[in-house]
Amino acid sequence: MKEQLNSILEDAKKQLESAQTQSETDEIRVRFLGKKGRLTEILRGMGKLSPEERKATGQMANSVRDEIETMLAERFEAVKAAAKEAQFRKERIDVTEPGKVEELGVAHPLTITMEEISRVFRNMGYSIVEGPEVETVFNNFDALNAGPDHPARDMTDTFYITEDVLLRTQTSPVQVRTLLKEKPPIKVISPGRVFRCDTPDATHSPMFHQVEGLLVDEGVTMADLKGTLDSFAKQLFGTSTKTKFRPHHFPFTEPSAEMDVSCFKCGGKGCRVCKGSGWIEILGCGMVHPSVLKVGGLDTEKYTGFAFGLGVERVAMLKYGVDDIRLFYENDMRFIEQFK
Ligand code: 2U9
Repeated sequence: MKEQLNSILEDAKKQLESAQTQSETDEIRVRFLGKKGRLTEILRGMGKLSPEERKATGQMANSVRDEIETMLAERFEAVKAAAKEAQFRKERIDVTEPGKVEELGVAHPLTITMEEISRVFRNMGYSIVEGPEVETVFNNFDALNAGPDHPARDMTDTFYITEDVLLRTQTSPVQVRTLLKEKPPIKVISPGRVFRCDTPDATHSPMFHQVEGLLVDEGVTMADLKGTLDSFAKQLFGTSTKTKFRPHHFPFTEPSAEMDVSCFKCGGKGCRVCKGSGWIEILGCGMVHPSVLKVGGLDTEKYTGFAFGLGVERVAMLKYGVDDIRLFYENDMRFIEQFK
């Protein structure tokens, strides 16, 4: 029996040495110490022994059981630690690895310019209004005092969709909508895309961007117009910028003018940007024609207003020294990224 117990101990030792998992260790426990385990069988057979033999064998069997239990516990802990280690190794994260850099886009130069212009007027209390690019002939022409015989209505300048529907040639129809909807005081700017049937070249594009403005209230005068636009020019081009107003003609304003700014490149001395004149034409403006105010149902004895319009591409080309308008629409990142 002694030999049997020794061989049980040896076998248990050997089997445990090769156990790799917690369940394998459990199986070994059952095989040796379980109800039908090898050691249990021995203990059960001890009844047949003499009292002296039983005592000695019992003591030995107990110490074999204790030893197996200790070995089981040790092996169990060892394989558990190994399993944890393997899991850690598998889930390892290298926190020193550099992060993935997401490429950020940049704002388009036209967006930058349009936002700069809008910001100046927003700071002067103007609201931004937007409207559809597909408009009625009424909102785009009739309401703006450009009657049926006006040259701007010519098929060659305008993209007509039907006889009464077109792609807006200016953003003024947005302001016509405002006049029809709201009561004075009205103080709005309308930035957006406009369309004209032009052949593309370095200075023309069939689609370009405008910012137009409209202010209507009691007692608005040409002095308000000049003060507002002079302040705008100084905020956009620098405080030393001078402005001058030259008479012009638009159907929707009377009187009408064009505003020039002193050249921000040479300060007025004359250079390539201002073509030697020292002045750069920047926008058109005027006092809103009474016929236009009447579209909004306004009493023209009580209310007056001024309006202005400027081309965003023109301002961006002057500010950034871009000599071909088509560069704005090609989306060549080498061009766009220069305005970050
Ligand atoms: C309403 C009444 C009047 C808007 C105005 C201009 C003068 C103007 C041009 C600038 C360069 C268009 O992009 S451009 O070719 N625009 O000169 N626009 S006054 O007048 C309005 C607008 C709305 C109800």
